[in-house]
Parts: sequence; structure tokens; C-alpha cells
Amino acid sequence: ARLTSLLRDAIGANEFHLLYQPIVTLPEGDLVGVEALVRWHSPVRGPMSPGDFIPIAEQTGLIVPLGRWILREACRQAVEWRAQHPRARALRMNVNVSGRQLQEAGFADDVAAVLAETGMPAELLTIEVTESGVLSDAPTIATLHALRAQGIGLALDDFGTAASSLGLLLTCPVDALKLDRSFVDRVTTVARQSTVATAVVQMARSLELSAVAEGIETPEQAAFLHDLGYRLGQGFLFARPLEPSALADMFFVER
Ligand code: G
Ligand code: G
Ligand code: MN
Ligand code: NA
Repeated sequence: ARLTSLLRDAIGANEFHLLYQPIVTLPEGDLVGVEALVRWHSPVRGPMSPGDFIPIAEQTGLIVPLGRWILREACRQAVEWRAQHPRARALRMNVNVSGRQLQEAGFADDVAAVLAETGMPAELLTIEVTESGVLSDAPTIATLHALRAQGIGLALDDFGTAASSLGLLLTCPVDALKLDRSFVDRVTTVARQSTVATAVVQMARSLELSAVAEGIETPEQAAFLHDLGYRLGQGFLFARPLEPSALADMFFVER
């Protein structure tokens, strides 16, 4: 209860900020996009992990106003980078969206309004959704179609971890799969893990979806996943989630 009220106040008090983790080509490591990841520095509790506060935000519905702020801030940042750096012109921005947000009536219209307000091109925005029960609800699927109709990309996050994954490929208008990092962990040493990684990339190819391998930590994993057919990756090997200025220094500033 205490955390809920701290969280409620935090939205008005601007206690959140976003970090950005690069999504890169394999094997070159060229930047193609970033995933926005929210951070909360509570003056009362100190730094809080999204793994702890996002579930509470979802349960209480606070994810709706928080998610709206996250989307607007990520789009604002992308537009600023595009204006400042030639290398950021084609940068994609991935934003995580909770099932709870997709269930809000008017979500697709809210997103359209944020794009218009910030000047963000729809084609450069990808919404990441995690497989969950709500993705099989008809109104949610209608929302996903409305987003895709605007030109917004849709990625299935943590792909492979939920039993419903495969059915969603038929019902949701996705255009990218993000292989969950639990399958990347020991992909070079555990045959079962590489079997899943292989199946996902083959499915992506035959459905004409892009596939991103998450949680790449070693050059061996990157090489192995590239051999399996992955053309995009994300993980600590390439970069941790970064402050905007650090990301610009690493990837945009010409030297
Ligand atoms: O950044 P980190 O690995 O600590 O994130 C932990 C979890 O919180 C991940 O599952 C991630 O998807 C989720 N998360 C991080 N940022 C956001 C966000 O902006 N919105 C939502 N809905 N989830 C997020
Ligand atoms: O669930 P989602 O894929 O949105 O989670 C993203 C989170 O994964 C980020 O908060 C980030 O901190 C974490 N992450 C990103 N790359 C790596 C990695 O290489 N290893 C590990 N262990 N975690 C990672
Ligand atoms: Mn994600
Ligand atoms: Na993920």
C-alpha cells in the first residue's frame, strides 16, 4: 500500500527516467534501434527496479499514466536525437507496453496523439508486448491492428517463455519476435536451448518477421546466434541500458 502511494506521487513528481539499450546488427554490432527501459529513483526508497514496481503499477492501473509518460518521453528523445545527429535519422525506438495499457479503450488513439505531438514517425516506433492472457482478447487484438494500421511495429517480447506463444503468431499482427534471454544464456553449450533458438528464428523467417536475440553477453553467443540466422541482437556484450548522453557519445557523435 505504501509503495502504491509512493508510485502514485512519483508520476506527478517526475521521479522516473528512461535508459536506452542498443539493438544492433549481428555480427557487426551496428546500431539499428534502442529499447527504452524505465527507471525510478524514489527519494524515499532510493533506486527501484522495474521488475519490482512495474507489476504494482500494473495491478493498480498506475501503469496507464506511467506508460503514457514513458511513450511520450521515448518519442521525444527519438525526435531530439534525429534532429541532432545524422546517424540517428533511421533509429528505431522500442517501447514496452503492458497488457493493461492495451486494454484501455482509446489506447491506439492515445499513441497516435503522442506521435503527432512529438513529431515521431510511426514507422520508427515499435511497441513491445509480452505474451500474456490479454493478447488473445478480441478488443486487444483490435487495438494491435489499429496500431499496425498506423505503421507502428509490434514485437513479441520474451518470446518463447509462455505456452501461448505459437497461437499468438496467428492472431496478433506482429512483425518481430524477441527471443527471451533465458534461451540465450547457455545457447552455445546446452542443446535444448539452441533448439529453441533455432526454432524461433526459422519460424520468424517463414512468417517474414524479424527476430531479435536478447541478453547476448559473450562474443561466442553472438557468433552462434548469427550462425543460427539471427540478424539482430541486444545485450550487455554490445551495451547496457544507457543514459541518453552516453548512448549519443557511443553511437552518434562523429570522431
Ligand atoms: O530494465 P530491466 O531489465 O530491469 O526491466 C525489468 C523488466 O521491466 C523487464 O521485463 C522489462 O520489460 C520491464 N520494463 C522495463 N521498462 C519498462 C517500461 O517502460 N514499461 C513496461 N511496461 N515494462 C518495462
Ligand atoms: O523483458 P525485457 O526484454 O523488456 O527486459 C529487458 C531487460 O533485460 C532490461 O532491463 C535489461 O536490463 C535486461 N538485459 C538486457 N541485456 C541483458 C543481458 O545481456 N543480460 C542480462 N542478464 N540482462 C539483460
Ligand atoms: Mn522488452
Ligand atoms: Na524480453
